[in-house]
Amino acid sequence: MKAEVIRLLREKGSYLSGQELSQQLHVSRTAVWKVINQLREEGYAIEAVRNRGYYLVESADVLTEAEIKSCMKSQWMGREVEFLQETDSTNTEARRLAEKGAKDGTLVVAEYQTAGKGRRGRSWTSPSGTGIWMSLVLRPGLEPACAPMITLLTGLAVSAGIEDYCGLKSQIKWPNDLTLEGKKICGILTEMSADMEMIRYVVVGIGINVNIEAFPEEIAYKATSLYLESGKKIKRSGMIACIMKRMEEYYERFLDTADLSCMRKEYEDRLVNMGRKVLVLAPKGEYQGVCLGINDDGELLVEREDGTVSRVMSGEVSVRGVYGYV
Ligand code: BTX
Repeated sequence: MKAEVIRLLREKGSYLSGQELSQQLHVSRTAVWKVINQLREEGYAIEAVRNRGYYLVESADVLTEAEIKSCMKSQWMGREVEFLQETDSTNTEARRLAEKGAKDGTLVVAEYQTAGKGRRGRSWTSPSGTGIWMSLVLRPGLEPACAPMITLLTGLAVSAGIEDYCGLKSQIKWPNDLTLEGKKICGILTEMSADMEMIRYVVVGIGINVNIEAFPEEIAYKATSLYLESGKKIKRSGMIACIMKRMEEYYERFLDTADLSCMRKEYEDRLVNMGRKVLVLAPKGEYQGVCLGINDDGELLVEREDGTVSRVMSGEVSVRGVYGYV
């Protein structure tokens, strides 16, 4: 009911009487009043004026299950939400839920991660109250080789969702980062549980530096936040909802063909590596080349100095700019 109260107040945009709220929600006015008080305790500014009702002053960047649900615009992606004030890693929590049978599209969001994970055992800095740290449980019913493509479509969906919400145009650093002005604002970590022939589930973790004001010294040179780049503080719940809407759209398109053919152009439009020199750090040695884009399977196409084109699969390599992070 909390999510509904927030949604109704937000939709009204002015005063909504306790009676109207109680009628629409089929509960008593006392029940409405109790929910309003709970919301105020959680940080919402709700004005109450006699004979007029309640008015929600949109300002605070509150993150709760009800707040996230009240913003959601997608049909099924992110409609089941588990919100935690603190967890080790939302990816680990999502895996625990997936093992217990969580539905396709279940979203885990945490205010703070004590052990945020990056790829290959690296850690992800996840301070409290200023980032979006979330993971989705997906059950695509495809073969395991398709999983890396989910990382790519997620990058595209997150970049588009951020742009929809606040107009900032981030770029994709293949395969799993988003950048603004050459610095990392988002990382994506895809983990999978599969049999030989079929994915059981995929957990796709998304970390976005939203309102972070400063980074630890070790990463300050390559990390930035939406706030640092735009000078504006951003309400995270609305951004999560925009990302889920885009995620649903791109994921459904991907399931239709089981490849990225129908979003390749959009992907390449946002690809920071496009047309640039890249350094491929493969297990068998490193080489340089020029990035030509991706193929339908999401492999990076790199033209080497001898004119041959290598297909780079995510997972086995890192790609850097020749002169730095991008
Ligand atoms: P990655 O291995 O590509 O990047 C990790 C590296 O990025 C770190 O070694 C560090 O140098 C740098 N780094 C760490 N924290 C940040 C940060 N906040 N901003 C920018 N750079 C940073 C990228 O892995 C995948 C990260 C996924 C994070 C999400 S958060 C929600 C979900 N839960 C979880 O545990 N991980 C995912």
